[in-house]
Amino acid sequence: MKALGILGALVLAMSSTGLTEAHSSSMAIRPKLVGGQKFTVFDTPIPLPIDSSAINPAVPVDAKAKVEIVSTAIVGLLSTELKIPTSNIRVTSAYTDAASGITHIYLVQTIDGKDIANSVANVNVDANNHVISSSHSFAPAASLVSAAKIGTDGLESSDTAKDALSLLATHIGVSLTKTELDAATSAMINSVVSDEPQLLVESLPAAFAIDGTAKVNREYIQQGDGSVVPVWRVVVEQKDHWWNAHIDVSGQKVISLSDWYAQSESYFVYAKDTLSPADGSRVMVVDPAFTSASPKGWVTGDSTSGNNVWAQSNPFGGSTWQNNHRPTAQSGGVFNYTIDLTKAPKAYVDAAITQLFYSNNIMHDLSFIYGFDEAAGNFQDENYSGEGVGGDYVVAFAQDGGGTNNANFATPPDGQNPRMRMYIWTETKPNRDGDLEQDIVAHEFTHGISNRLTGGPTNTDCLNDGESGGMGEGWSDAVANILRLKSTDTKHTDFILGDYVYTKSIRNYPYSTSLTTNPSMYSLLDDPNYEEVHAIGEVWAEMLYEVMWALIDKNGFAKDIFAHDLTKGNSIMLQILLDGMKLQPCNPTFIDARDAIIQAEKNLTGGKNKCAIWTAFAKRGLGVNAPRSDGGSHTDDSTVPSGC
Ligand SMILES: *[C@@H]1O[C@H](CO)[C@@H](O)[C@H](O)[C@H]1NC(C)=O
Ligand SMILES: *[C@@H]1O[C@H](CO)[C@@H](O)[C@H](O)[C@H]1NC(C)=O
Ligand SMILES: CC(=O)N[C@H]1CO[C@H](CO)[C@@H](O)[C@@H]1O
Ligand SMILES: [Ca+2]
Ligand SMILES: [Zn+2]
Repeated sequence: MKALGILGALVLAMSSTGLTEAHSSSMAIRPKLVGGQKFTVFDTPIPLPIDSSAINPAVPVDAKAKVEIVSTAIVGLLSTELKIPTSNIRVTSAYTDAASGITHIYLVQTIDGKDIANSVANVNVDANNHVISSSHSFAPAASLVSAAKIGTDGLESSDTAKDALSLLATHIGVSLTKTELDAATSAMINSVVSDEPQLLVESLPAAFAIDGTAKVNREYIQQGDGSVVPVWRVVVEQKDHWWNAHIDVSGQKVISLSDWYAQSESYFVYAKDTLSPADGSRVMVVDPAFTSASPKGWVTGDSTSGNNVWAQSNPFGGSTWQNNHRPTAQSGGVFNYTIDLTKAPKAYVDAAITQLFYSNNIMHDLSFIYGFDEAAGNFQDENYSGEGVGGDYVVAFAQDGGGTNNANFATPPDGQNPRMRMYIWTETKPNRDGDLEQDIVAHEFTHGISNRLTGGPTNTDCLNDGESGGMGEGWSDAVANILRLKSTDTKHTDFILGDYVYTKSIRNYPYSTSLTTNPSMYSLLDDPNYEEVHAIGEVWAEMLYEVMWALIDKNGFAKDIFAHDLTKGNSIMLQILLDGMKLQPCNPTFIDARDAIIQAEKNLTGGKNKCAIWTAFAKRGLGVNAPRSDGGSHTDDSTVPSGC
């Protein structure tokens, strides 16, 4: 039937020597298998050789029985395809996902019933019992035969177990003396995850094991060249670590090491309260992720890629990103790269990518806290709440070669990755990099927020023309303005978007509560020069600037917008902007969007700020009698509701 087995095109090329992949962001190490582990998705799913009628989904056989039948068939297939006895394959877990109907089977290779820790496989089977994808890192059959075998007395040899503990202590830099090891006792216990017995070593010093214990058992591990060696597996918990190590006692080395604790992340960046290089210096921020928004941190692995965003360079302006350049963290998860602003931006591309990664994650977490979460269709690879569609982290291109003096953001529906492109700005010599100016990134990210929230997560065609398209630009400026507020700002402070990269305003006027500095009124939309989205957006953002200051003057200022203190003006502002987007119809007019904001405020505070908001809108001509007029005549009206 199949030229391509269920393992697809995966080759087990075993050519070179035992490489070890060092993960610089932590002390973790793991053998880099030359055969690799490639995930294969089958365009034509492969039917399993089982009697499907026995597990017809229409017949309510118990789900466990189905999983067992399917798992057995998978073990058989793997055995045939890889020429490995079925006795060398163990199913570690298997379940059918209730929503998708897909059965996920996870397996490990074994020798005499003991696991080869890093020789694993997973196979996904659809509801009709067809294999839809699979992957494996199994060792070649010959390696199983040639491996030195663990004797039956292996576990009882607590002396070599103690040697393993000693090797681990040295590796992680913790003192563990021979006297301390001699004082330790050991006892056999049963493992919770397999039938394999374990040795529990007790009375260890607290510096090495926080509860005085380490669990050890015998396993095998596959080395980089595909050969298999017996090891001691050691699990030991410390204050900030929970190590899972595989140690080759005869070879005197730690072969693999992982830490079940989340890694630390640090970034040397213009922090969120620093708008650009013109506004302050870079600082080291440590573990900046907000737990509620990014419970597992920002980084997955050791480069600028994670659950919310993947940031990379893109010198030729292409649209693929997986293999583009991303900086790798230094030891301890530290992203720290030099910037020399007297040089062209490409000289500091790693710092720029790091900054872009940081700023996008800041926008992810901020907008999450204010309700652009998984259910609302935000941008995440994995949606921890189980709501919304995942698989759609932001693909952010730093120093994108596709353009200059601009930036853009494309928002497909929920479940598909948006794209952010940041260009180099050529107004100055040397050129400047938009990645380093937070309001440009915030502006672009907010396009994603407004497009996903207006009209629901699966419709991103609700802000694409007329007034609605212009307001899309306006919200982006407005959120950038909220993010850059400092406690020293007052309603007399004017904001200029893009002042670092462009050295002057990229808009017609600064954002200002002065009608002289910024004369934008609703009626300006009738000006033939105001048909373009950014011009329309500028009028909308100016109205929102008035609303923002009205709310801050009435409610005070939250120094930390991330604290989500909804008694404070700037926090109320951001909240009602996002809530208003959720409320408003597809292709809203200025009037619709204003009304949605007023309804959102009513829902949030019971209408405490109703008059302040109306007064701010009315100041710019969007009073209660302003006509709804998408494309027609926009007459200014300064009326506020009676009672205000
Ligand atoms: C960042 O790296 C530089 C070397 O490139 C080093 O001198 C500096 O101390 C590092 N900064 C921090 C905060 O670790
Ligand atoms: C109303 O406010 C509550 C919390 O105050 C919020 O959960 C809800 O989403 C809001 N509803 C609307 C329609 O804005
Ligand atoms: C990747 C993805 O979409 N993950 C899940 C997000 O949450 C929904 C609801 O539970 C799941 O159906 C998705 O599989
Ligand atoms: Ca999503
Ligand atoms: Zn824009």
